Amino acid sequence: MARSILHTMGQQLGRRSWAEPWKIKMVEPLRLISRDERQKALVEAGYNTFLLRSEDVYIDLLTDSGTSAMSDRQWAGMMLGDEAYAGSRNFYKLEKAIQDTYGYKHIIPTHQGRGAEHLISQVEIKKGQFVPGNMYFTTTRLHQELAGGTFVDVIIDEAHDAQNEHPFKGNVDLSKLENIIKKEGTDKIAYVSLAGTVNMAGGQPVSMENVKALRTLCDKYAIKIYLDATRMVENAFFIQERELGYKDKTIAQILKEFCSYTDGAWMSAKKDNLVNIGGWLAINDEDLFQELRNLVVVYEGLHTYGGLSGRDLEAMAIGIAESIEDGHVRSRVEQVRYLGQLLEEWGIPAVRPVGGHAIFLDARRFYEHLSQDKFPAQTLAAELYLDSGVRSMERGIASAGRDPKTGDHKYPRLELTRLTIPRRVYTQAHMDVVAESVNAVYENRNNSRGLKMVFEPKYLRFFQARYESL
Ligand code: P61
Repeated sequence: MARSILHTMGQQLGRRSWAEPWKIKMVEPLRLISRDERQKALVEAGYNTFLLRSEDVYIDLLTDSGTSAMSDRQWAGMMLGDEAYAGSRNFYKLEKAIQDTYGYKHIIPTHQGRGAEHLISQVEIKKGQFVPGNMYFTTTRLHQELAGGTFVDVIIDEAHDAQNEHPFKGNVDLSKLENIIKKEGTDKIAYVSLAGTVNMAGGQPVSMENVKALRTLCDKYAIKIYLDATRMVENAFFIQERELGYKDKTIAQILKEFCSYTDGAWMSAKKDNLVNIGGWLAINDEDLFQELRNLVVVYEGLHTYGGLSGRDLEAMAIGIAESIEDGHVRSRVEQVRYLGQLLEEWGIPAVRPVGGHAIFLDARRFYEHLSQDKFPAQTLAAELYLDSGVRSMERGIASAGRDPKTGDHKYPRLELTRLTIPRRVYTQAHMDVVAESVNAVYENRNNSRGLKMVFEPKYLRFFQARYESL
């Protein structure tokens, strides 16, 4: 027999291959425009990938938010929308799905995650209070600040080090948290803002041990814990994989146990819940629920639709059930890991360990010659688009924004470019194309000169900022 040269992915990794637990029923054509056209599109977009037209993008790894492929069941569910203003049957189905899956008592639908962040921040933060959390998220922190709060980062130090291999880099540093409580006093703490997985740290998980200990500490001071459950399913996968005692538990069991240590949650259903639009807020406290239910009608819509149509609620309820299937979560996280392994093998700097939803390229080490005020992560996103039409997202100095007190840039330690993998959308071949493009940009890295910001919006500047090439 001839010597075997080609190997399957499983063979390369020394195991039997496995495949996604679905097949493709409908496709959307992709278009790759020429390099000259990409250059023109990039200049028109002010070198900001948020300002590109999606038609000009080949493989879109801007975000995993609202970009999932829905299943045939979800699409069938869209036909069952009960578009009543009040009391739609789809709402009751969604309410039950969230109660059964996440374990919270009361549910309020919202148009997306930030709608829920707005409500909980308005109700639970008093002016002058602090909100400790395991690393900031852009919209979460802004809503906390707009409600008069100050976010304080209490994530473990390892999370700010792209190379640290800690298996649970999303963990809260309990001594940092207790120091703030003691320094400021319990009354000055609004609640603990806990996210699993931690987006800005690279999709890093929180361990069950950590959330349990956090619960004990917060009970000691009568402080509430609210969970950003946006990517908690992926967090549950890492607990199953890495934490002693959880190997034989299902994703569903782990998820529910984790949530049981918290007092409520907000959700961008556009991620884990496999829908293109939607969010929710869940809470156990009856009085707070009444208050939130009252506020939702001011900002989102009646408490049984929260800015969504009945068909959206139905798709979300079905998406929740699909999102906790073990085979689905494994194939999702392993696809991200496949891309990460290729890049690691080729010596391309990225956040370690690979997280749940994305590869975060380490733009500091990628462009060692560029200082942070030349926007290395934004530069990398622009170069990648130019090379191959792959769209990624800046998660560095532009995303971090300015210090509200000093007005200066925040200069975060992590200067990252995120290659975010939508759920159930791209194949292994797409990952190969992306990997080769990252490699090509890396080989050409010394020719990049960085960017200058020439337009800066007041809020969440990274979405609409414009740059010029240096
Ligand atoms: C994303 F560039 N994430 O990752 P909404 N919590 C968490 C999120 O990841 C999240 C929201 C709350 C997005 C979209 C996005 O700076 C950005 O449904 C952990 O988007 O309102 C959203 O949920 C908010 C992209 C948001 C950004 C903010 O791509």
